[in-house]
Amino acid sequence: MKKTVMTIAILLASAMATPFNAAAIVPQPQKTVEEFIEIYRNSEDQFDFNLDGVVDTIDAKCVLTRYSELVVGKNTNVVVVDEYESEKGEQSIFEFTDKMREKIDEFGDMDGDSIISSIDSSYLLAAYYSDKEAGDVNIDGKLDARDASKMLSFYSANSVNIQSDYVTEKNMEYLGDLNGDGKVDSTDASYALLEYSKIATE
Ligand SMILES: [Ca+2]
Ligand SMILES: [Ca+2]
Ligand SMILES: [Ca+2]
Repeated sequence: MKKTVMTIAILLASAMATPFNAAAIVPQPQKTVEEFIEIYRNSEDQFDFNLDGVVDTIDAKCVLTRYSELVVGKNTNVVVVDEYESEKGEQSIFEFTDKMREKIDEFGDMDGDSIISSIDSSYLLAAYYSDKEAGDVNIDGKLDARDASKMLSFYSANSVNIQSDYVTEKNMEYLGDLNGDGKVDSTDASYALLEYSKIATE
């Protein structure tokens, strides 16, 4: 009993001595992207949030959908994936079930800051692209002219200051920058075509 009172007294004293510090109460990320990628590689199926058996950009979209639900405080019935949010360029719409929500609430805090947010979605995209083949920007398992053309359309949009969507930005950042100069442009596209012609003539 005495000890408890002492502890409380010490806690009170230290609380009064500590100036208000917003950083102490705002949750902070506990994991870097690199640390999360390690976890992802060892337990990828934890992050299949729409329960379709694969982890892809659509699972990142589910995290974003859950994030907006939590912000608005109201559940939505469906997840709508626009064509630019899937690297296959296909629209899809599916029921957002409680099982999906439960899985996101359990495993969706990927940066470890105790909240589900768009940062978690970006961690998942970074991990997803991290084990894909460089240059295969449409994720169909082969490097060919389709990839070069996707790089070129990204480059032309960028050169006239059209902001690309988030998934495309990450896709290009992780897979499209073949010569590693920090941008995706016609040099990367021609490099993709060169690689393709090498494979084609083998
Ligand atoms: Ca999935
Ligand atoms: Ca988080
Ligand atoms: Ca491809």
